[in-house]
Amino acid sequence: MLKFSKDFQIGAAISAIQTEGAGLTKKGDTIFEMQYKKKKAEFFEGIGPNITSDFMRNYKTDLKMLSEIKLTSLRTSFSWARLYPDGKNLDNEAVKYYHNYLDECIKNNIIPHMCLFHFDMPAWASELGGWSSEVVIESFIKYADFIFSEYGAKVKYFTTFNEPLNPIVGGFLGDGFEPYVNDPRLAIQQAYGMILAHAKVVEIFREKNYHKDSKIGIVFDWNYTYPFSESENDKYSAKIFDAYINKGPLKILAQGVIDDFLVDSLKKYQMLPKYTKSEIEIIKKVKVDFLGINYYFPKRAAYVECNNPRFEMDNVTQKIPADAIMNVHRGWEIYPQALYDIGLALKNEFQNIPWYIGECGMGVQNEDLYRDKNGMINDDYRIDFLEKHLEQIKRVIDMGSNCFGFHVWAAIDCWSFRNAYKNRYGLIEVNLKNQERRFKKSAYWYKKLIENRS
Ligand code: BGP
Repeated sequence: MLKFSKDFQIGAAISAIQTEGAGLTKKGDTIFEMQYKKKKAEFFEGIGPNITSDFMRNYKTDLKMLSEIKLTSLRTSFSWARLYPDGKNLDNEAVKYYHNYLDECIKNNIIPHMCLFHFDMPAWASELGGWSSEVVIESFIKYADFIFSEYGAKVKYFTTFNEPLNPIVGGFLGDGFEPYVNDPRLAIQQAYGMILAHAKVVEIFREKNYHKDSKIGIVFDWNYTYPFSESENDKYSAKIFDAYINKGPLKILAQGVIDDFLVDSLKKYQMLPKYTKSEIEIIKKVKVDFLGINYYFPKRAAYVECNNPRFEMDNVTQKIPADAIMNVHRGWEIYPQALYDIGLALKNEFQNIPWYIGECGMGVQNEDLYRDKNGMINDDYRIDFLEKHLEQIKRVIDMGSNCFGFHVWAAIDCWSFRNAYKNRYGLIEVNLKNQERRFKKSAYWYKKLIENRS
């Protein structure tokens, strides 16, 4: 069995919006409740964000189960819409809940990794224009400041955003999320506002320095980019994709480095966002302490003709090789080698910044089919998937990359955006009829992996 060092964290991830549901305290609507009210049919089997895995009723027993398999750490998020249901006033019941929750993690020897924003833009904030609104950014900073001062003694690892571009691409360049527009100019302005919000939050974290041991980072989805073919066009497409979606934004968010290639590409189409010099100064000062990397599949960029490109990304598409190994349930290519490439890039191009895997996992439909006679889901496919990805992590650590942990998505089956409970990811199964929990086979394998550290 693979062997990691004793201090290597082996944990799992979930998020507030995907596990808490409406929960037990007041909560303002997020873009997902908005979407559900308008377009229920878009969600798999019509299941919305109202109950999800009912974590607020179950967290004590869930954390206990996670401690039984010796999980070192749990990555999840605070809900902005729960702490500030109307966007302005703090809800004391919610404040208490997160204290209880963190206390329970500590009691179970589980290190909490807490994120401020996991896709769950409050509805009021979305209506004001999301990250293009100064009011929204200022409210986010107030919320972040509260979190750092209130919970810093219990949380060592804070992150500002989870996969920050994902909801922007889904909401402003496609039809996945609210507000369902497709406009690169608006998308770029949103991305700029998000970067500014992140930079301001990091700045306040440093200035206030409430708890000296706490660290600040960001969780970024790096679907490592390769050119689909060796053609010059595909190579250029990969470079563009990298500049807009992967390394370009990651360099800014992690180290405040703005890539000239990206700026020149934006200028070609007069696509630079509105900015001020003083904002750029704040952005350039950013230096996070660590990175969380989410990885599910690689992106193979290919050139595509477009009659009327609005920006250079309109000439980029994704292709999957005919012989790729696939997770057919999710339609995602399985390519563990990318984790090695990511680890090396972080070592060589990001000054060997400390990093961990924030999410990696395999979503499978109809897991009932794999139930054994004792009722346990025998998810050998998940064990195989995780083993192959962890092998690459081990290999890149041996090459000197500064990786300090791995979080499988997910600790327990979670609700997902639009897909609801179609693809299950958990080490722990959730029975949606009665909210009963049960370990899958992978949970026991994971426990052995954790115990095997030395
Ligand atoms: C990531 C998100 C997670 C989780 C995961 C699995 O992008 O950060 O919240 O949902 O993807 O993807 P999905 O739920 O779409 O299958």
